Amino acid sequence: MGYNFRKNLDTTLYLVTDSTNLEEKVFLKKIQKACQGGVTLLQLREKERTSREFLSLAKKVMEISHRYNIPLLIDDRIDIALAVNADGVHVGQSDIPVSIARKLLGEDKIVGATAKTVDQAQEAYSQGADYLGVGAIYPTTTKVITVLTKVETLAEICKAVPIKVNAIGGLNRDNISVLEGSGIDGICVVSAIMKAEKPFEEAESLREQVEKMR
Ligand code: TZP
Ligand code: MG
Repeated sequence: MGYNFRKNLDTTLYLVTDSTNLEEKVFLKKIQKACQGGVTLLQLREKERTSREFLSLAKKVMEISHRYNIPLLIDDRIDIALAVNADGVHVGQSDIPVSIARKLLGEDKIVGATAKTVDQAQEAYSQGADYLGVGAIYPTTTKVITVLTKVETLAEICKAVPIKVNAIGGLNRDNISVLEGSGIDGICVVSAIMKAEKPFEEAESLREQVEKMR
């Protein structure tokens, strides 16, 4: 048995990728820099790729993240996660339910879920989720169907479930202080790092801020 990422789950700085408009080489380099800078968890999120492309990219991204001992989760696609033996999946409210994802992946893999209400949070927890992504806290420029979640709701979710809770949506260095006192374990970011000119420095600074704030 290898290192158990599930038992040692660290959601402090969770990078969700977006390869839109990025050459593969540039995309992979950004991820590598962010991993070196302080990302603790990585999710490959690909909405516009064929399965074959997704699979190929997942292998490359996992090769990078594992060099830095960072688990790789796959957004939505349990088949891709199983095919590359990724460290887990993230499922949204319209995706395969957490309980089924858990059954398919087994007890050693990480299953994360999106929750926007306390009810959804409790349901995901009871089905076996390891962490929750809650948001969008701020409007986002990343392609996603979502509504805004109040920091108040986020704080209620943190109190309601014993698993890790991350905030997501429009978060960056200038606005994450709004999360202070909410009880979060970490933040999820896409553009703050994917659109940064210096992903290493961005990751380093975000990680530091989250650690201070928690
Ligand atoms: N789910 C809720 S908001 C969001 C997802 C996937 C996108 C967050 O992206 P960004 O660029 O950090 O706002
Ligand atoms: Mg999804």
